[in-house]
Amino acid sequence: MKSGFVSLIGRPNVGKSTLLNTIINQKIAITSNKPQTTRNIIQGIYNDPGYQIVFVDTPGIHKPFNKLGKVLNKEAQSLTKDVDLILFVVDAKDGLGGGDKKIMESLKSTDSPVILVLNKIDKMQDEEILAAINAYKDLFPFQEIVPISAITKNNVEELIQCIKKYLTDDIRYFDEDEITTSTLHFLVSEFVREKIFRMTEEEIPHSITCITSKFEEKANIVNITIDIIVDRDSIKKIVIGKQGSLLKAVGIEARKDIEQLIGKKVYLELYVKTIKNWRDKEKYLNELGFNEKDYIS
Ligand SMILES: Nc1nc2c(ncn2[C@@H]2O[C@H](COP(=O)(O)OP(=O)(O)OP(=O)(O)O)[C@@H](O)[C@H]2O)c(=O)[nH]1
Ligand SMILES: [Mg+2]
Repeated sequence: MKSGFVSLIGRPNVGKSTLLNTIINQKIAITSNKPQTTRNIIQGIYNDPGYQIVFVDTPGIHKPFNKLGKVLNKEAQSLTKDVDLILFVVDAKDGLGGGDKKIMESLKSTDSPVILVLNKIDKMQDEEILAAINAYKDLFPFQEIVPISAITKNNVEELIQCIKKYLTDDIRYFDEDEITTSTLHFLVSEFVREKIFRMTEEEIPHSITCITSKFEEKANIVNITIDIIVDRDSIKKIVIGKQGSLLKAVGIEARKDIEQLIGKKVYLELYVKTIKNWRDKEKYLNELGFNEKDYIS
């Protein structure tokens, strides 16, 4: 039996959370085509008879624009320390840029081995994949370079086999049937946030947060209420949509994901509330699971 902790690090939108879901074989992290979808540290637990791998998904590392952004960056970077292995995930199709170079620079201070994961190869020809390997390989002493597609699952099994070589602990940290350390309250609020991310444009999704205010399990049904917090009334209007159309669509899609996860019928109620500048308010950062003092230097 071998186990260990593995961090997923990289720029926003490269596919870290998609890869986590593929490895765990269950949706536990939300994903979207907009950068900075992940806001919290998400742990996903992979189990097979001989191994337990605890994957730590992190918010994409980017230039911070506000207090929340700074907290997320610090948190992502702090998770390169004290792990058994780091997966540095890049969008191989996008190619090498200043953001990746900065991350490699900061990875030089860690003692943990680093695997370069070249994601999104489903969109690439073989020559392009080779060119991507060549662009990165001399910039950092990677233990391994593994091209994959998190969406088509191409080469993901090989990546898991490769990760196993770096695990040294010989205990099972979590029960075999546990797939995440996130609470159900958190997961269901995230599914709602994901639908808003996917159904709205531009800056809208970044200015909202979702909090589960009721979670009541009955024999045949689970009653759930989720508050969608926005920082301006104009955004509230957009999230509700014409005659409630957007909110209704969000509810229908989120309920499908929640029922899939819980395996029970769900009655879902959504409320939109305006709280000015919530992103800069410590109270709400704490509710999201952050403690500002720990991360802002
Ligand atoms: N074509 C292709 N698209 C992918 C692949 N993996 C992820 N994507 C897409 O890339 C976008 C970003 O994926 P996420 O998993 O949310 O990216 P992330 O790195 O977690 O992003 P942040 O949470 O913002 O840091 C989504 O639209 C995914 O569907 C892949 O292997 N191939
Ligand atoms: Mg993510």
